[in-house]
Amino acid sequence: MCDQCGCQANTARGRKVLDINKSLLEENQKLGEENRRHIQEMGAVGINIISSPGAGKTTLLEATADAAAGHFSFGVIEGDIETERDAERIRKKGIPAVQITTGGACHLDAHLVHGGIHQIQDTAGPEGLDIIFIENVGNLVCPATFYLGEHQRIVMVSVPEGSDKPAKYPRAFIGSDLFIISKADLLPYFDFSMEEASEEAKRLNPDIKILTVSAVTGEGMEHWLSYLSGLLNR
Ligand SMILES: Nc1nc2c(ncn2[C@@H]2O[C@H](COP(=O)(O)OP(=O)(O)OP(=O)(O)O)[C@@H](O)[C@H]2O)c(=O)[nH]1
Ligand SMILES: [Mg+2]
Repeated sequence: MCDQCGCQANTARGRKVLDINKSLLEENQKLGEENRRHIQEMGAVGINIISSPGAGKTTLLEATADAAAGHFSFGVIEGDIETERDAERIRKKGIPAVQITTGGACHLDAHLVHGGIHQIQDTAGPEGLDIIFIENVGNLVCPATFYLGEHQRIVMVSVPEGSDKPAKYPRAFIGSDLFIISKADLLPYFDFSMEEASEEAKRLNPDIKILTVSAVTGEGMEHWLSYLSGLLNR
């Protein structure tokens, strides 16, 4: 089994495997529920974004900073294995951001995010925040297992990654509320099939909503903003 997230890779052929995975996940679930209460008490909505590395999570949040001005406020908890880079990118946009580095782990867990929520609360002004985004570590597998306390989970796949991703990484889609297809400006250059991606995602999760965006051309940004506005606790 994967020693980072406990996924079911069987690396211990012929050896006895102790299943501590279940209790770890139960503990994580409890902490996640605490996080959710905490975010609610702040009057905010928590959104966990998961994707493969480089799908465009931080770029979309940067674009959201420009587009959301005057509509709603938000902060970002950034998860990465190493570096403060994504939080720095977000802060350059005037948005409060906290960086969590996992030091090797392939996902955020509820305990790490708990610390991040306290820090983001301290950096937010007296008016608080409408939305707290949690940008998970770039990985379409492990983050799907760990509830962080979010109210909404978003899964993102970029056009160059291919339209077979929902079928190949089903868990990420089964537990998500919204599927964002990013880098739509690259559609003319790749064999990405919107039909395949949408049909597979809907087959796995009939309730999942689908949005196509491009941070380069601005395509889909209006729909993204109205989706977010519809989630606010006002
Ligand atoms: N063409 C195009 N490129 C994009 C778009 N969005 C992001 N990119 C590029 O994709 C690369 C990765 O973008 P990031 O936003 O850093 O991706 P990420 O998902 O945050 O990456 P990790 O945090 O490392 O997982 C950058 O070079 C971006 O400029 C888009 O809409 N269109
Ligand atoms: Mg990023």
